[in-house]
This record gives sequence, structure tokens and C-alpha cells, in this order.
Amino acid sequence: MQVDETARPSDLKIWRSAAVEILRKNDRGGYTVPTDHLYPFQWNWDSAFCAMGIATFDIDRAWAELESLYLGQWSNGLLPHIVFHDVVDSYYPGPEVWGANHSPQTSGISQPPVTATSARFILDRAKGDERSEARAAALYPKILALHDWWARERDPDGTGLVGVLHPWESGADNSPVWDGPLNGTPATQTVFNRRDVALVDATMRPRQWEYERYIYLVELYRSLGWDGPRMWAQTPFKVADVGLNAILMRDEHDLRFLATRFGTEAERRRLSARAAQRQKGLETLWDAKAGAYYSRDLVSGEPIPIASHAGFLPLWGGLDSPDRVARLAAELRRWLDLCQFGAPTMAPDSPEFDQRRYWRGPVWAIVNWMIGDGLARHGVDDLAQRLRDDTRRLMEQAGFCEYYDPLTGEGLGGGVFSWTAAVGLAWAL
Ligand code: 9WN
Repeated sequence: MQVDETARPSDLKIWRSAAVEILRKNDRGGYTVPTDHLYPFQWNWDSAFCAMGIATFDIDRAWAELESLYLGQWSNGLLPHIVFHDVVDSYYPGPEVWGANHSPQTSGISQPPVTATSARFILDRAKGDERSEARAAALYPKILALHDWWARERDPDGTGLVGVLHPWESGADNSPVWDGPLNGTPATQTVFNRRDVALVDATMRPRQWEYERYIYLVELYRSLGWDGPRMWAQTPFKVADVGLNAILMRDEHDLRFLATRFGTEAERRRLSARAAQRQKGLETLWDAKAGAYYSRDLVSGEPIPIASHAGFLPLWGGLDSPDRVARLAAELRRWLDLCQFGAPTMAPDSPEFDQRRYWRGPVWAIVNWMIGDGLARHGVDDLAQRLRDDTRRLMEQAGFCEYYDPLTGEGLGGGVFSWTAAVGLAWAL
């Protein structure tokens, strides 16, 4: 739906201009950093969301965002979670810690795949413009290669569920859902110097305990030469994250859409079969008794019965069960009634809830968009609107922050944040 800017109240126009300003300020020439200093490189799913926000005011630049991200793609299809286009020392771990063999330098793990969804969004805004068609056509095989990588390297047994091999790969780094699997992960013996806690209050960031395990995993994979099958076989951390699998399912559907325009008949058939397989895989994460989706620890084979925001993301991925939609919506209403601003990343009455600490409670604009969009697609319009209103109120009250306190609305983490501004432009404002 195209927004009629002239019909918007003037205060919203001011907020939209502020969001555009942030995306321009964080533009480093063809790619957008999530925020200055704290994250000085190009991040995978941040860029996919940024591109959608940018598409509301500059279609060419939106395509450039995805194209620059794919400069980091490996020959096996992996789209790394960070592309180190520039040399900046305000972030740890930098390229030397990853030791990946690619130019431009990159990390060695991925992040939730949103680039097909993003390309479809831009294409829709471009309204049949020929240059956009050509740019989408050129991106299509790269996105297909990424999806083939997820299927081949992160679901080698063809279960329909992919595994993440690092909490960073889930995008929800220190979610309480990873506490159990991280307990079985050794700490690194390397002494390292975190830069994040010099830039942001440590109470809003992951704990040292988690960082020691994050770095252990990076060092392990580097010692395995970033070889997918060896990593899969030897890692102590392997989780079927319901959030990533739901986001992958949505991206797979959007890739299937792109294939109707740019793919072959054989690819369309293959993607349809894979979407069906993903749907089945995701269903195995549903706990009917609890009425919730839980991630599964692929090392122990056991479900992780901790409910986080990720359990609502199958709404974004696409559910074909009205009963599940109703149960998810009822639980989300309960969570929202416990706070001033939703959606929190953990239920405010859960023992793990921590209102300021990153993925253990705070509200994230991208999460609200995914859940809100999913609710609207399933006809739960009032709840979708409630999330959208909360997101807008947070932005107006605290600005475009990295995340927000669900009990007070205080802005937390990095300020002037790109994907928050992008969500404002593409959805909330
Ligand atoms: C590690 C950039 C990224 C987001 C992640 C978020 C955070 C990085 C970090 O910032 O993670 O990838 O160093 O904390 O958790 O979702 O993509 O905004």
C-alpha cells in the first residue's frame, strides 16, 4: 500500500523526516551501518530491513543496500552476518577474530534471512520500473543460493528445520532460550576486550558469561576452517530456533514469489516443495499442551520450554491453523496487558524477564513489525494495530532507539538506530 504523505498529520511528517535523516546519516556509501561506533559495519538482517525503509523514499538506494550486502556472499551461498567493508576498531570481534577467507572481509555465520522479503517489498514499491526488475532478477539467484545453503548446511538430514550454530546467528543474541544450550558450551580461554560495554551501559548488554561462550564458538569454527559439515558435527551449540525458522519460511515464500518472475519451472517446483517441508518442520515445534511454539536443542534433541517473542513469529512466517493463531493472539494479549508498551521479548511475569537487558525483555521495532504484520495477515487487526500504535508511541517518546523498556518506554542500547527508523518508515509512522 502506498502511503499518501499529503494526508499525514504534520507531527508524523516530522517523525518520518527524522527517520529518513537517520538512514542518510548511517549511510556509508552504498551500505548502512546499524548505528555509529557500536556497529560500524554492514549487518545482514539489519540491511534487509533498512532496504525496506529506504525503499519508501529512494528505490535505487534500496537496491544498492541489498547488492552491497551480497558482496559478502561466500561461494557456498552463505550470506555472512557481518560484512566488514571498512577498517574500524570500535567493534569486537573484528575480521581478524573470524579469520574468514573472503574479500570483502566477513564473519563466518549468518543471520535470519529477510532478503527475499525485502526484495519483494522494494519491487512492489517500484511499480514495474524496468531497472528495478533487472536488479531484482540479478539478485534472485544469489538469494536462491543462500536458501540452498540453509537447506544443505543447516538441515543436512532434511528435517524441514534449520539449526543455528551460534546465538548471534539467531539475531536474538542473549535470549534466555539459549541459556541451557550455552551451559553446555565451554568458555574461551582467550582474554578479549569487549568494546560494546564501553559504549552502552553494561546492564543493557549480554553478560560476560555469554560473551566467553560466543567467542569460544567463533574460535572453534575458525579452527575447523569454517567447514559446514565439520561445524555441524562438532559444535556443542546447535538449536532449531523457532524465530529463525519462521523468518526463513516467510523468506522462502517470498523467494517463491520472485521465482514466478525470474526463476525456472524446476526452481519453482523445488521451492514449493521446500516451503511445504518447512511448514511441516515448524509444526513439530508446536507444543499443543502449552499452546506455544518452542525452539529445540538439536544436541539433546529436547524442546526448550521457554516462551520468548520468537514463539509469535510463525505468524509472520504464515500459519494455516486458525486455532493456533487464536491461541498465540490470546497469549500475546496477556503479555501486552502486563506492560506499558509491547511487545516485550519475554513475558513480563516470566522468571527470566529483565526489562533493560537486550533480548531478555525489551521491545524491538523489527519484532513488532513482524508480529504485527503476521497478525494482520491472519485477520487479528485490533492486536496488529495495538502493536503498531505502541511502536509509534515509543518512537515519538524516545526516538529511534535500538530497543525500549516495555515498562517505562525508555530508549535503550544504541541511539539513532537504522532498522528502527526503517520500521518507522515502512510500517509504524
Ligand atoms: C552481533 C546489529 C546487530 C543485530 C542483532 C543484535 C546485535 C550483534 C552484537 O546487533 O548483535 O551480531 O554485537 O550485539 O542482537 O540482532 O543484527 O544491529
